[in-house]
Amino acid sequence: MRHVVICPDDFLYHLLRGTTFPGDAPLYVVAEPGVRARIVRSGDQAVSGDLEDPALYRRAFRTGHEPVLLNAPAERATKIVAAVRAVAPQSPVLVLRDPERHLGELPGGVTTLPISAFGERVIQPELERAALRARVERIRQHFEDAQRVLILMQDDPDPDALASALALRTLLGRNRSSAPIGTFGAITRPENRALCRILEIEVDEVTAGTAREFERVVMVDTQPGFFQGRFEDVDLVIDHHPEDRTVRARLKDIRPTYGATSTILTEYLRAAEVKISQRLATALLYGIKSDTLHLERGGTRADMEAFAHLYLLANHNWLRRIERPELPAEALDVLARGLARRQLIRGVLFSHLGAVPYVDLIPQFADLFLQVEGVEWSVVSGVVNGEAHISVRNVGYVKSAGDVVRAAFADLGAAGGHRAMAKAVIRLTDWRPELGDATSEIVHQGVMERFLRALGESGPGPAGQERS
Ligand SMILES: [Mn+2]
Repeated sequence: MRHVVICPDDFLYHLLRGTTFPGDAPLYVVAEPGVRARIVRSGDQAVSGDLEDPALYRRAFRTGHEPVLLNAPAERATKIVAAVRAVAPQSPVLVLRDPERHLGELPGGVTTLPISAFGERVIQPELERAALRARVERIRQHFEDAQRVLILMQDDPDPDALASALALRTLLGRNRSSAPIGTFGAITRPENRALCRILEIEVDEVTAGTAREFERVVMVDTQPGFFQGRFEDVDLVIDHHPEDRTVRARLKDIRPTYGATSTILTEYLRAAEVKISQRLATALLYGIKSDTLHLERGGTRADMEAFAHLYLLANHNWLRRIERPELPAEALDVLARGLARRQLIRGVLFSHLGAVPYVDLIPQFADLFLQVEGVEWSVVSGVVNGEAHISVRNVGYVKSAGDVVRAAFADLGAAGGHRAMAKAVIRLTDWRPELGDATSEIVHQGVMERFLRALGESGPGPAGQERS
């Protein structure tokens, strides 16, 4: 099927020349024989005549179903549509119209598009891309002559940070030795560890001292202010958190309206036409997914566009393995123990798993127990290598988990976290003066007493205790 392109002069011809249409090359319908002759001389097809006369369209249409594109002054467009419709009442018609002028009443089946759409949908995004390319060029130049670049993330890096770091390293054309990905902390969440394991992302632990040995430092998904003075001198900051205080860096790109830093990096890679590998696409897709709760929280149009682009490139099998960590068979025995020992006390579900084969099971079961009906808090503890690990989750609209865990356990060991998620790690030898013989049952009691006291409740008396 060929398209019929109607325009008094050669405006549409110049606009569309070189455009690939499905089916045959389009037929241009113009007013002046001179314009027709020029189009034909250039090797394209054209007819000319009175654009408001149906006779012209009897020559132009073969089937009467050809799609029509029309551009004409507003006062003529309605009449031209009427002449087209007299010959081809079924043909779909798109009128490219002057954005300022109102077209008269148009028959059904006619679609209009303001010419300004070219500016908005084609030119503007391309100008943005040009600006992004220039920015990427500036970033690359800044790091070009450095021997080693540190890509620094927050203390417990999340998928958005990990993916952004990997993307930036790719953008700079570097490898693990010339641009390691580092953190002052460690990765604790099981999904995040699975992400690193499955996508082979190596994360180095750094200190303020070793960080200073790098010639250049980049922060992704975080800002110097979050390091409480531990680290200030930064070359580049790419982040989507609002600026707590003005970020001082030689270069920075901070976009608080974005749902994820991974979106910014995806835009960089696309603008610079860097190949996004399956591994990198999977990481970035997961970064956007987890920071925007599957695009439901704080996701913008930019996040959705990056998401759609990455979706086609990512490995969804890997993604499934990252999102749903596998449970080894021995974990079921641990779970059975935890279920048997669970206690629900005023909306807090406590479970002590006893000795566990690996730490990740504790937060994993803390997530699971939060799904129980009526549960606002889930507090799961277990013992690994002589240490009690306590993972706390809540439904989000109650007190901050980090605050409660700090109040409950900070005097014994490391304790802290965020609003809805926190943890404590205590050496049993440090707890023994209080607990005496730290058997499983005693640790369980100790966790419950300390946690409930910190939550502002009295300890579990027989009356307030219900076996769930
Ligand atoms: Mn983020």
